[in-house]
Amino acid sequence: MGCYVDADPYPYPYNGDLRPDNTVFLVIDMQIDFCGNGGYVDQMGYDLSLTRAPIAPIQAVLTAMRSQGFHVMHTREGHRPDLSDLPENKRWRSQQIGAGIGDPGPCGKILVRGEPGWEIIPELAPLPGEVVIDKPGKGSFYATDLDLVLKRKGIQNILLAGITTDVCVHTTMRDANDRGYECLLLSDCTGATDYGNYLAALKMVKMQGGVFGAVADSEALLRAINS
Ligand code: C5J
Repeated sequence: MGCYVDADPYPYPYNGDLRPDNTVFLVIDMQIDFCGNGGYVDQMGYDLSLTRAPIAPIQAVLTAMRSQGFHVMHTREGHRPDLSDLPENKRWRSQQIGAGIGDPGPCGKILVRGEPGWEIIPELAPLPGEVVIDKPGKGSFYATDLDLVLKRKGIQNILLAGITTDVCVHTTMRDANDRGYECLLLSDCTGATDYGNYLAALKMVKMQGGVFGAVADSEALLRAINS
């Protein structure tokens, strides 16, 4: 019979094999730098209400996932304090928009590991034992051990949440899909710095019969795992 989420463009996962031990809830970059006052996104002048919108839905899903024994993992984007892993062009571009990565700001040095702005927001703090992946890029697989950890744990399904939909979440989803993971993007558990980009990013997933996986809201996921 299987367990399926009412998702678009197909009931997720494709094979109905959705279980706590083969599924991870992956929360991407819910850091102060992306959704807190004085952080990187705020310094760039974007609307924080867009990147904060997913906080409450993610909290609800975290509670359900943790209570049912699903895997939960988190990522953080950030660079070494000596900036040796920061590409020069990434730094230059961030300076052009007034939020230079590595420069001091109200939340410490922007997107630098160990600084206050780099921390995951307290509302979504990882619990002891939950894997946290530190990544220097937009994708969660590049220059990290995420794939190794997922393989060791026998993960087949990745439920994606976090920010931003069109950048780190999409890059991660595309890469995960190429690696054979079955991906579901939770529409109310993600946000972008531009609402049009958010909508476009959701739409892109659903092309070609689900070119990168499927999309559902958190209610649909909770219905499926509670039934
Ligand atoms: C960005 C991210 N947008 N977490 N990072 O620079 O999506």
